[in-house]
Amino acid sequence: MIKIEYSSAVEQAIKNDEPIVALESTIITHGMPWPENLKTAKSVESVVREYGATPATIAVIKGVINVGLEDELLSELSESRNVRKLSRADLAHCLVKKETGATTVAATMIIAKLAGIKIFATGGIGGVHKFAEQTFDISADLQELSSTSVSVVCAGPKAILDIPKTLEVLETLGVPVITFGQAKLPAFWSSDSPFASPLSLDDAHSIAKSHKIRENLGIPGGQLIANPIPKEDQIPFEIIEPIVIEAVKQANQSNIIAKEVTPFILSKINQLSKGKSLLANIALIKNNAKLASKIALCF
Ligand code: PSU
Ligand code: MN
Repeated sequence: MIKIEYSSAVEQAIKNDEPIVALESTIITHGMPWPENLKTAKSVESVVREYGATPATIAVIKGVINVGLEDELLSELSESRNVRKLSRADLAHCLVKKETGATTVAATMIIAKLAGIKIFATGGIGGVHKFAEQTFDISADLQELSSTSVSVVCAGPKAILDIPKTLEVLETLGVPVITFGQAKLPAFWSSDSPFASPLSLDDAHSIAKSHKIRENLGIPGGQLIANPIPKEDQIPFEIIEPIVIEAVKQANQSNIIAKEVTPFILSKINQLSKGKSLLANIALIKNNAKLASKIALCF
C-alpha cells in the first residue's frame, strides 16, 4: 500500500464523508512568484471552506504523498526552490528518491483518485502547445483526463496553447469539455474566446450528475469543466493574444523545452503584461475553487 499523509482537516472530512476539493501544487511552485503564490494558495483554500467543502492541497513531501497541507508545510513549499514538477511519469521516481515535488494536474488527479476525491480545482491545464506539429509538446494532463475519473475545474485552455488542437485531442481521447454557463469556450485570462465549447452545463448539480453517470456507464476518465473568469477580472482575448505570441517567441529563441516551457511562458507573460496576467490568474483560481466546492457538495 502507498502511504498517504492526510492533514487533520482532510482526515476528519473523509471520516465524516464530507465534501472535499483537491488542489494542485505546481501552480504554487512553478506557476506563480513568491509571495503571491502563498497568498493565493491560502485564499483559494479559504474560498473552498467558505463554500462548505474541505480543501486538500496535494504534494509530495520528502517522498511521502500529502493530501491536505498544514499551514507550515504550505509556507515551506511556497518558498522552496528546485522543487520537482511531478507529472504521471515522475511520481514513482520522486517517492523512490524521497524527494519533494509539486503535482501537476495529471499527478494531482492520480492522487485525488487514490484518496477518493472526485473534484479538483486548478487555474489552467496543460494542453497542445502552439507549433506542436514541430515540437510534439502535448501535456500529459490530456491523457490523464482520459483515464482518471476526477472532474477538473479550470478556466479554459490558456492562450499559450493551440486551443483548437487542444480541443481536437480532448475529443479524440473522449474527454468531455463542459463550459459552465455559456456557449463560448473561455480562454483562461479571457472569459470569452473565438471558439465554441463542445458542451455546456448551467449548474453544479448537473456537472456532478454527469460525473456519476459516466462512472455508472463504466467510462474511465474525468470531465474538464471550463469556468469563465468573471468579466470584471478578465483580460480580453485581443489584448492578451499578442503578449502570448511574444512570450512563446522568446521561449523558442531561448530553446526552452519540456517541463520548463509552461513556467517560462507564464512568467514572461506576467512581465510583459506588467503583472496584470497574475492578477487575473489569482481571480480565476478563486472563481474555480468556488464552482468546484459547489460541485463537491452535490456528490
Ligand atoms: N497553467 C497555469 N499555471 C500552471 C500550470 C498550467 O496557468 O501552474 C501547471 C499545471 O500544474 C499543469 C502544468 O498541470 O502546468 C502543465 O505543465 P506541462 O504543460 O509541462 O504539462
Ligand atoms: Mn510539455
